Amino acid sequence: MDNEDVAKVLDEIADMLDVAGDNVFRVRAYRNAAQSIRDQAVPVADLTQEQIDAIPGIGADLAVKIRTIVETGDHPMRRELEAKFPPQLLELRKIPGLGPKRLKLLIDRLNIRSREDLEKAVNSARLSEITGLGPKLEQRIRESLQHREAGAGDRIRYADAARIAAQLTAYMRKCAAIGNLEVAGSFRRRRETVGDLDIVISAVDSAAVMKHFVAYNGVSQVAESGETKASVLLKDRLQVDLRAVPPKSFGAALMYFTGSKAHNLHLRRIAQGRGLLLNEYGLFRGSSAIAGRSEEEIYRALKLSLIPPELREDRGEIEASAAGKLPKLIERKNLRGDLHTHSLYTDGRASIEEMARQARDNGLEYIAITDHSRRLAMARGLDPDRLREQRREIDRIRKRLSGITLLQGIEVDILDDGNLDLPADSLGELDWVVASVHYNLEQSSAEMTRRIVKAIRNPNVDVIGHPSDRLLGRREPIKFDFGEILNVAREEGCALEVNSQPERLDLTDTACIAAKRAGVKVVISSDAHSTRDLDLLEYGINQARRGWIEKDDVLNTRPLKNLRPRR
Ligand code: DGT
Ligand code: CA
Ligand code: CA
Ligand code: ZN
Repeated sequence: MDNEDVAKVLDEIADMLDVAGDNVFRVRAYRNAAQSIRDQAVPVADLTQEQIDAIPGIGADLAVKIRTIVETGDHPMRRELEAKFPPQLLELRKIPGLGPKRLKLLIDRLNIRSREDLEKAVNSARLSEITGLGPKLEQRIRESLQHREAGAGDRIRYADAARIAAQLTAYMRKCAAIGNLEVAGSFRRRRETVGDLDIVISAVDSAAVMKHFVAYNGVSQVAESGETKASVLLKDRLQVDLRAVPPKSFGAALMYFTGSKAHNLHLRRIAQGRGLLLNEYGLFRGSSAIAGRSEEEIYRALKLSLIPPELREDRGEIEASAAGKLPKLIERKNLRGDLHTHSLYTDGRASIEEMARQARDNGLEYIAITDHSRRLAMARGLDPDRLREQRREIDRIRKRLSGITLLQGIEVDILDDGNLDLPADSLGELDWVVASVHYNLEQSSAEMTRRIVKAIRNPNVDVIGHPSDRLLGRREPIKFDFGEILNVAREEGCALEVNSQPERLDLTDTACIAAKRAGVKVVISSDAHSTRDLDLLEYGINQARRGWIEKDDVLNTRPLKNLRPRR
């Protein structure tokens, strides 16, 4: 079991306790423990009970439970709770508006046990009869149930897919018969969510590879297993399709299964225009293959340069490739700093110094600590006094810290009317200001546009944090006039953030394309709440690459002295 597996069990227990109406502190203890485990650099499976007990946020009682989870893969308490609150029931929590309290009401008052039950109740308008629910919520639930029917919502986040793919591919590479192996599909294109994994391999003895594949202990169901093709469902509820091809076709198969479909169809038309046939076996003139072993060879034969998978969406990348005008996409190593991170001063889980040292060890030249402002009371947001106190600590740390420049910033709340949650003189003293919308997300597009435009016009603001506020699969983006935001941002020299949190990835890929076209700079930030989170930058990079972003489009590729063109 890796740390994520252990954390998942604890999270599930927390979810079920929560829905059961258990003590909030107990629920929080399980959630915090799950988070602490995710933050560990070493596998908890390698730790003794005493060592687990010593992890901050984990008490003796939980340490015992964690050992049980590590040893048995599960915990009796989780199984007991699951009998009362089956996964079908907990699934309902993903529906926007259905938090644990409301779900508890539905269970107690309407005996709802599944999605079908909920649909029935919604369709017969029984929710609106219950105090605390009402017709507005009922309508919202009805809409999101329909939305899910249309096939949305079952995709998994890239970061989760990456973890699952890493374990599976490590296992697959142990098979002696395997030659090349690549995870293709939307995963290779680094889409923010993936529907399933498509693995392409080349092998001399493909039957042996297939046998090895379906024997993977993460498999829960084998849907299909043939000589060259197999399809399984993993316990993580992700489907995996495996294709085996001979080495001379590997590039063609990789290209075909990387997609996107639109990109493939466009390439095939180009091939046809040259009297060629392109398919998953190769590029053919008549019956003779002229390319197929590598993607590069195929693109070259079509008079194209190799197109990075992130761009393969038929959004102009084929034309750009033909004209020799493909962008040189941003890479992680181009980033010199991280400009959105949290510390123990608010809702972070590491000290300022720990964050700074980790950022330095990750190769960054500067890091801004941008804790929340006072409006976020839940996160113990900073008022001017605590901000000054933090400044003094940062100054002390700077004296003993070498190899990285530590900046004091803030993630200041944008209030309903577009004013900021801290006075101008407080903001003026800071090295970096992120301004974000965190509440009252239901405003009309006109109101929200006015609100954000006003923040952009504020000369203290360097960047707008997670601009759309969407949470993948959980919360729709806020409504605003993006064209207007881009115009004002360019005028004012204010940047927009690409937030790297796996459920934010905000700006989106297409929003990045629009920002670049409008001449608005972006900042790629981790929004780290722990030292481990500093690694999330990788996901922001993925999103930016899908958005055609190059080094010069990104402010935090600059040396510190050129960082704030506005000042
Ligand atoms: P996903 O799994 O929904 O996140 O998205 P993809 O892009 O991974 O789609 P998937 O798994 O259905 O198929 C993998 C790739 O196979 C896809 O990107 C392109 C290729 N492919 C699938 N169906 C077709 C097709 O009908 N025509 C062509 N040209 N390519 C296809
Ligand atoms: Ca796929
Ligand atoms: Ca597939
Ligand atoms: Zn935020």
